[in-house]
Amino acid sequence: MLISFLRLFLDLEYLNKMNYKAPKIIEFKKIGEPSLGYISVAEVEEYVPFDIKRVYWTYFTPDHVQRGGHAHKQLEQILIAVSGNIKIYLKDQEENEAVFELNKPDAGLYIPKGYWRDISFSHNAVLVCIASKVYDEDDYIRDYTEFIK
Ligand code: T46
Repeated sequence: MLISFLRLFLDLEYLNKMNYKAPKIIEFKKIGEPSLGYISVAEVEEYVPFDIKRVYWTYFTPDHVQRGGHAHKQLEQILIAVSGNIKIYLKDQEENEAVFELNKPDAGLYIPKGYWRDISFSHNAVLVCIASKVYDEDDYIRDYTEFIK
């Protein structure tokens, strides 16, 4: 009886942890110490609420350039600034805005489907993206007027 209760409690905790419905900063575990360096890990079901289908990275973006300028119909992503500083400006279809800054390699930003994003970078920034789907141009909404319809 006690064991069943504990199992149920742990399951609820687990569901709560993975119940990502809105953009959210994920703090990954950081293994190591200053004298050795660190490892951070993004494992499916512990930190990643989808099966990983693609990983890509962007780098050497000049600091006056904004990337993004689109939303996704279905794609979910986690963005990580493994170096440098990255600012992500998000809007939902009601035009509610949120700004997130990534500047440490043990944090990521989860972005659900349906968020417009504009992204600026420090020149030394490297963005790693963990994505729920393979690349598909049909999943992009690149016209803002169409996005807020
Ligand atoms: C996002 C931000 C963070 C591919 O061929 N395969 C890919 O997996 C990706 C991501 C892009 N591309 C091609 C498509 C374009 O010809 O690379 C070119 C640049 O892509 P895009 O203009 O979409 O790049 P960003 O940096 O504006 O956006 C990308 C992702 O598309 C987007 O989902 O959230 O990085």
